[in-house]
Amino acid sequence: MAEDLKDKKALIIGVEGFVGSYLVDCLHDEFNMEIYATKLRGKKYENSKANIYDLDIMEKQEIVNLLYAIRPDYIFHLAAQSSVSVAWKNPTLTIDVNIKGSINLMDSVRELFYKPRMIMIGSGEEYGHIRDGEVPISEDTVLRPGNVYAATKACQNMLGTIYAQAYDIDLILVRAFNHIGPKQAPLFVVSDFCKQVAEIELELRPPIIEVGNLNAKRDFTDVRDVVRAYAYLALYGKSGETYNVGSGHAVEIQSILEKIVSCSDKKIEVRVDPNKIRPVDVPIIEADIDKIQNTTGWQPEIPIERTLEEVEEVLENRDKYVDYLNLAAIKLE
Ligand code: A2R
Repeated sequence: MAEDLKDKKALIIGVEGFVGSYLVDCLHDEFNMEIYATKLRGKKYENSKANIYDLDIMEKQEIVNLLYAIRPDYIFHLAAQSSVSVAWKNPTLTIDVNIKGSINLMDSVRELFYKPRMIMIGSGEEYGHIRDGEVPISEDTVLRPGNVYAATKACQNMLGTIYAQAYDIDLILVRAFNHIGPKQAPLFVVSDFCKQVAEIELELRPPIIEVGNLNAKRDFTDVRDVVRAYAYLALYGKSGETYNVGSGHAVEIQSILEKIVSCSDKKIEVRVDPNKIRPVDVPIIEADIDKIQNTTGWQPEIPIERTLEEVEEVLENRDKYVDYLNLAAIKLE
């Protein structure tokens, strides 16, 4: 199915999140697609490269109407309640959005008179409690989700696999490992460290950075590599199959912290915050990315050093910096 994406219609659902704008840039600039995208009603989002619509995936009829109006060739499903901590606090919302919302979308696609290709984004969190000998983690590893968010994404993946088989919809499933890049909300480790250092630089907090488990090793990929993987999967992925998207290399959180702290001229004390230590932390998470590489030829290209430098750029420019803090505050509301 090595069909070119040029001039094809892409519909991105959940564009106002972290990944959305990067996916717009990638599909528009690199693949010359015509971009349609949805955000939640009431959310502010503008992008000159995309036609923006309001959509709540909990409202099936809204999805149906939109699909008929746009008739997309490709649908990228990013919309989710994607915070692990919010999922603990509000499991029903997370189940509604991540499971029922995805079912609404698949049912709407199934009822169409033609077959668009859907790329549904799940998470490396689905694997959960990894055992010795299971690293790097391949797609057929047993899923043992360790939190509510992960369980909903595992369920989304299972339902997607079942729908692809039972109803012959053209659906590709992704398990994305940690992705990082400029403008990520500070709910995630890299952006959290950067935000803290930014606040220290601005003297908004004492020169103490609070951290969790620094010995954990995680697989980080630049968000721009991640969205390119989604485009490659749209082009070459096999329907009904699940693909890991990650860098294939785990990096110790300690080394990321050192790099970020070394950017500041201030003397910063590192303090372990017991609240940031997760009760069941898996020592190493590293994706096996052979499947996507062999199927699509995709390779991650941006080294973690470059990503960290770009995330840190917000530290060097006061305007950008305040902008970043504002963005983070909006996300945390
Ligand atoms: O949670 P909010 O208010 O920021 O809105 C999120 C939005 N969303 C929805 N969209 C349509 N209908 C809904 N009922 C609904 N509920 C939430 O989806 C958010 O703006 C967007 C998802 O973006 P993020 O949470 O920033 O996720 P990110 O990092 O862009 O990751 C994309 C996908 C997600 O499925 C993750 O679970 C996966 O990659 O790793």
